[in-house]
Order: sequence, then C-alpha cells, then structure tokens
Amino acid sequence: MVARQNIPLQHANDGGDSGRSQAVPAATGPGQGLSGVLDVVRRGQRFAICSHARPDGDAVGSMLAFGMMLDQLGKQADLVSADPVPLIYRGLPCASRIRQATRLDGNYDAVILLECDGIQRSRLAGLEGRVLVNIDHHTTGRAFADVNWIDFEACAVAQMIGRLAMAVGAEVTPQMATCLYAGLLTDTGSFCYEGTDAHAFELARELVGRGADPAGIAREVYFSNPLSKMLLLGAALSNLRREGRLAWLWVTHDDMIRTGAAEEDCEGIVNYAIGVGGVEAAVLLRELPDRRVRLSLRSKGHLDVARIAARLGGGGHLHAGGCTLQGPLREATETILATMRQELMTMVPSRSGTSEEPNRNLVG
Ligand SMILES: [Mn+2]
Repeated sequence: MVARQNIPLQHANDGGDSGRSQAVPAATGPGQGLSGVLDVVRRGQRFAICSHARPDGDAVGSMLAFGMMLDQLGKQADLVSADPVPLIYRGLPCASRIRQATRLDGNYDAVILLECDGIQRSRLAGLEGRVLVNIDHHTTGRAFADVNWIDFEACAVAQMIGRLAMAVGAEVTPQMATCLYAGLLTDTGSFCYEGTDAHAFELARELVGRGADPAGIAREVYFSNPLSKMLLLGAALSNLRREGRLAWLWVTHDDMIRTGAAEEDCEGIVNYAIGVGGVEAAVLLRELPDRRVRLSLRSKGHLDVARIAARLGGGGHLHAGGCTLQGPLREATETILATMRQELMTMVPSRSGTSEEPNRNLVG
C-alpha cells in the first residue's frame, strides 16, 4: 500500500469558501489508512459520499451503508452519483437517497470517494480543491487523495466500510447489513471469484446475523432483470467468438436501440464469454453512442486484466477490468484482441496442453 504522509486537510490554494466548511482543523495532518479515515469522519460534520460512474452493487451498497453510518453519528451525508442507480439495486434500503448529478456543489468537510483511482473516475465536476478521502480495494488503486485507505486484500469495498463502521463504533443495522451484503455478493461474483476467502464468508455470516436476507437480496439483484437485458444478452451471445483461450462478444449501438437496453443492461454479459470451458480471458465490447467502445475484460486468474485495462486507460482487478477505446468497433476489437493474444502468449501454458482444449484445472 502506498501512503502519502503528512498532507494537511486544508489545501494551501483553498480560498476558504470553495466548497468546504472549517470544521476540520488544518493544523494537524491526517494519518492514512483506516485510522486516517476514522480521523476525518470523527472530526468532520458534512460529507459527500461518491463512487465511480456507472456504479455497481459494491459502489451503491457501500455508499448507502456509509450514509447510514454517518446518520448514526449525527453527521450530514449527501450521496451523489454521476449515473443513476441501476434498477436491480433500487430495492436496496434508502437507494433513492443517491442523487444523480454531474457536479458536486455545496460545502463539505470531506468528500469520500469509494472505489475510484482518481477524481475523474467519479465523472463528477467540482471535486478539485476539496478534502478527498479515497477508499479502494482495486489493484489499480492509487493514493491520489488527502487520505488514502487502499486494501488490496478486501474482496469488496463493502468489507472496508463494514470495518470502518465497527471501528467508529456504529451499529451495523439490518439496513446497513443489507447494503453491505449486496456489495459483497456482487463484487465476489456471488462468492465465485478468486479472492473469495474465509474473510468474505465471515463477513457474509456477520451481515446475515445482523439482518441481511441473502435470498431476498439475490432475488432483487439476479432475478429482477428487465426484459431489455435478456434481449440484449441474446444479441451479444449471437456475436460470441472464440479463439483458443480467448473469447469475445460485442453489442453495437443499434443492438442497444433495438432491444431498448440501458447501459446497465450490459452488466454481467462478459461473464458468458469467460464461462466457456478452456477460455482464460474474455472481452465484451460495447459501442457507445459517440462510437467510442467500452470494454469489459474478464480473466479466470492467470492473466491480469487490470494491468491490460490500465495500459489502455482503464482499471480494475486481476479478474475484472474495464476501459474505453476509440472506435470504430472493428478497430477497437482488433486492438484488444492483439493485446490479449500477446498477453496470452506470454502466459504460462495451461497443463491441459493445447490452447484449444478445455482446461479442467481452472475453476470457472
Ligand atoms: Mn468493489
């Protein structure tokens, strides 16, 4: 973990009314890590809680739980997202509390950024010059903020928020447990991804003990899809291609229009490509309205897709990453396939021999 030392909470170039009140004293610099975050939370009164654009289950669940924790402490919290909360997460307690905005206005003692490797990841304007707290668990996480708590071991940022809540002495209510469980469930791929360790199950046990309803949450998240998502999945699957250990599929902007799909309906489609036996890495390419191409990358664990995504301006985890490329779709496809082929070449060959053969040793 990288830590920036002795960075004052008050920026030298801050005029005083550029978006923050004076409740956090400038005299002493904050620590880093969990204790640094605790310090900011204890001292401040008004907070904005934000995460990355196109928030996922972990982002939404963790934002909501963070807000509830601050409520308990008698603090003010505004939950702000550049994109709307996906439909499947709108059943989470207080989900409507997350306000959609393109810009963060108002005075805050600190802005909490969950799962962002920089302010631009939030796609929110108005973050510059504010006291920033960065809480992240991605391998591409960077210490860009005033206080940085990055835990690569955490399987979800929800796990970190759970720890924070305990540390600050807040009670994890059934509502908070539900939100954190949703984050844990989705970020571990329903407890399937690598990194799903005993801690993940201990946390799940703890959260269920505190009132999270696993079946109810699973129903909301996995069995409440809009029809458009299924129709889009059909379009994507008709474009599924495989070349040895690599599989890819795509959806065009026309597919999106034809099926009436929303951006969030693309979530999870790439998992059907990585679900093919013997495939080690998979890509979903989605043509955006402006003809740029959004990529979702998946790996079964032998290939670090976060590194590939980061090289192309994105980020993520060992197993899951994303980035955006210039169009047209055909060119973006060639770019990512060339990169992936090269990466797969340098990868240690699987024990099962030829790349065309399913590798039974891999957990899929
Ligand atoms: Mn996460």
